[in-house]
Amino acid sequence: MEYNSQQIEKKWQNFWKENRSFEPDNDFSKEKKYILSMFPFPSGRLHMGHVRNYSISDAFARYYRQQNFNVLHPIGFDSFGMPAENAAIKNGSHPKGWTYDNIDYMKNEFYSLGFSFSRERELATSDELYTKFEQGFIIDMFNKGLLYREKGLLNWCPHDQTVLANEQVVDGCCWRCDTPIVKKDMNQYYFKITQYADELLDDLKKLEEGWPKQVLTMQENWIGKSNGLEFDLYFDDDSKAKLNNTFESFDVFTTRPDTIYGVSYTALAPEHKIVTYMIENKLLSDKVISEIEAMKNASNIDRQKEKAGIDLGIRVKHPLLDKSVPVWIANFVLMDYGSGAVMAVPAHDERDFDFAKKYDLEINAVINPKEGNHDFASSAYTERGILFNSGEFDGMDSKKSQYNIIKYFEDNKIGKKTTNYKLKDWGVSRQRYWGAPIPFVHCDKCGLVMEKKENLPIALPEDIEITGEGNPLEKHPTWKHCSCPECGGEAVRETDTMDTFVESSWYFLRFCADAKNWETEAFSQEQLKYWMGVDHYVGGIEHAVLHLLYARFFTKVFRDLGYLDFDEPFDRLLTQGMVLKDGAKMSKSKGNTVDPDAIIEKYGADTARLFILFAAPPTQELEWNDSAVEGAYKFIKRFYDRASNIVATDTLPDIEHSTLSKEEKFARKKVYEALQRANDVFNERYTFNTMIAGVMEAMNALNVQSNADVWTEGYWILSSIMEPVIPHVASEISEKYFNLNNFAPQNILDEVFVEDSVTMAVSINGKARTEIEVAVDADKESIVAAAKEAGAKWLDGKEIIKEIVVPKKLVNLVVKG
Ligand code: ANZ
Ligand code: ZN
Repeated sequence: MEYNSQQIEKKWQNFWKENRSFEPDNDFSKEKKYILSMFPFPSGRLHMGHVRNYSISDAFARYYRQQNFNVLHPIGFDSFGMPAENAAIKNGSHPKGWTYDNIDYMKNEFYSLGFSFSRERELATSDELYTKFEQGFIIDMFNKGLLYREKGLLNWCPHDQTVLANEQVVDGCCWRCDTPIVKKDMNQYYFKITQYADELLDDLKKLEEGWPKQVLTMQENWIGKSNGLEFDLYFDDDSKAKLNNTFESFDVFTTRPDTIYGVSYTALAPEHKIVTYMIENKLLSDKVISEIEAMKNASNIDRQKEKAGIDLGIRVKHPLLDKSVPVWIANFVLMDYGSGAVMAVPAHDERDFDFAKKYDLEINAVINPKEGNHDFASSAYTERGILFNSGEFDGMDSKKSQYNIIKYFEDNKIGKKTTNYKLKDWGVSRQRYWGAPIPFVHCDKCGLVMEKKENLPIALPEDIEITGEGNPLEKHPTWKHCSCPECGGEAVRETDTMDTFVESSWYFLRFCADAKNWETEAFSQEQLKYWMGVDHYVGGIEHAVLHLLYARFFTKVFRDLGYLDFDEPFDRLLTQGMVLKDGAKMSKSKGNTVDPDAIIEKYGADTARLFILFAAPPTQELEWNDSAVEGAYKFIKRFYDRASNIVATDTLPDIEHSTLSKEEKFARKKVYEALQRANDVFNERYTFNTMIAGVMEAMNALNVQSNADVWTEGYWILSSIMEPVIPHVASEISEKYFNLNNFAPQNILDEVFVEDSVTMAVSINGKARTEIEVAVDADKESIVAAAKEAGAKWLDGKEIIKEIVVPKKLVNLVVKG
């Protein structure tokens, strides 16, 4: 029969839907696997990156179902966010209509790819029910002091008209639209993620086995813990007077107390309060003030590039030496790290060195390399070494001196040991419409009060006007006016909405609820206990710090709020590689995309899935290749056609291995080898490409023999190996000839690997002449006899004077004459 992908695929997709084939079981005595792929943003249509992501997770889900696990493989949509509003501005669509139309379309695409998602747990994070539960959590977090409101200098995207978290600023630009960000002073809500910095860092150890090293390193760097010394630098009398006696000192943080004797100037961030004071009190010229403003507006990245500074004309006393050093502003000093001020040691720090060279400041070396010399005039020596010019610490090595110098500061009460983190609190408010409203109310009398839980959800109004200017919730005529939950007086709702990363921080928990409790609970305790943690989480490396860190943070917060009792949500993480075409990332902006729908229509979903899993191991880049797609299609067609060699059966054929021909034995061996590989692949390596290659080899081996039992057994096993990859055609074959569900061929038949004969080379006087096939356990006499017979035409009556047998390898016959 002709292979008709359309017909077969529709048939099975309907069958799975009607039979609720992929709904998890509520039998919690069964072993479980929770397989999750990062849920998509409903941008409109699936792209190949999605197809790859879900083909991988689907392979896991189907494999474990075959192995009799109870499998949860859910899907949802991360459906709040700016693109819905941007589309509204561009096309006049309503964000809600746009979003849900896209969801419907993409859901169809999912099911036309045969992905085995649970349909009964589908969700969209913009659903009011989801908002309701989330707002409840937000209130609990506020009550625990984990959410606070504060004024601060924020990253503002002028294009999207909203605040961005530090994590969402990439090279000084908005992560979504690439517009350069500017700084804006405004009120913002923050999650206190810094309170969990140490735990987020320490618990990375628990993930060492299951997560890629690269992701762990990225999280570690993001948290950026460093230990050092913090101390105050005091102004000299003249400087104090210049500052109208308003400041005595400022504090600095250093990770290199061993370099303290080399301090030759100090530098403040342009945003430092002393600088602000000097600006406000006209202690600086207009020209200097405008230079400072320019520094403030530059992105953090640009501020690290070309060094720029201003001498403030004030001095502080060195903490250990009888001398003073100048105070500068330096663009590379950032206000949101440490105390926004540094002690500068140009001899031992590159940035300080460049700055000192540029402004002709002193360079005082205090550390020598342990061996050899360093030329301090041409570069900074940044390694550890031996101290000199350092008073009582001379001759000590850096490490020991750090400890001693910190101790000296502590003993003399002039400084203390401190730890700093690069990680900042997570700013979560956005001045946009299409997000979950922050459930707070501003009351003139009571201040900031929380909405009552029974009034949740605070849903979005639908009658809004989206123009791109300002926040539509702010401009809505009635929505924000409400009564105060505390005093009942007139009050105003918070019009900021939440960062969409809040929704993706707990969606994996939401799937741990079912029809029974879906409406009443965010997740059921019983199901959480059973399903969490996620056994395999599949998604892009671009989420290494944002989503994956926030989700870990939420899990820990939820644990501390008593909602759950584990520390980490994702046991194993697989980060899939990018999909490339013509060597570049496949993307709309590059115009090199391949539309999944077109591939499904032309070749079928099975071909798309097979190509994707065969072309590269999942963690590596995958280069799109039209002829390889064609090749995948041909393989499936052949796989379908050759099924005609099978004899329909209910049970696996009983095969007497020893009676088979060489080709038949070889075919069986290849089939079982493929099975062995499949088990290895799913249990540890995830290189689906090698598993598929094994199946292809087995197909070739089956093809050169004609034993119907060997074909039948082979197909049964190969179809089950391939079902996670090409589920439609595998199900079709199985329905006709056997029942895949009746059999999980986990058992490897050892007998097929036992070699019962070996091939040995026959040489005469050391020269290779022919080969013989002998039983593995043949004795020397019969081997020699076989060799003589095979080599008869070279021996030709000559006298054999020596017979050498190297077991299982060769026979050498030495002859005379
Ligand atoms: C003196 C010194 C000497 C430093 C030396 C380094 C090397 P990490 O390791 O990343 O934590 N620093 C402190 N606060 C800063 C800020 N707000 N903006 C820019 N730089 C700042 O870096 C800590 C080091 O970065 C600190 O140690 C300080 O320079 C600088 F040979 O102090 B160091
Ligand atoms: Zn009130």
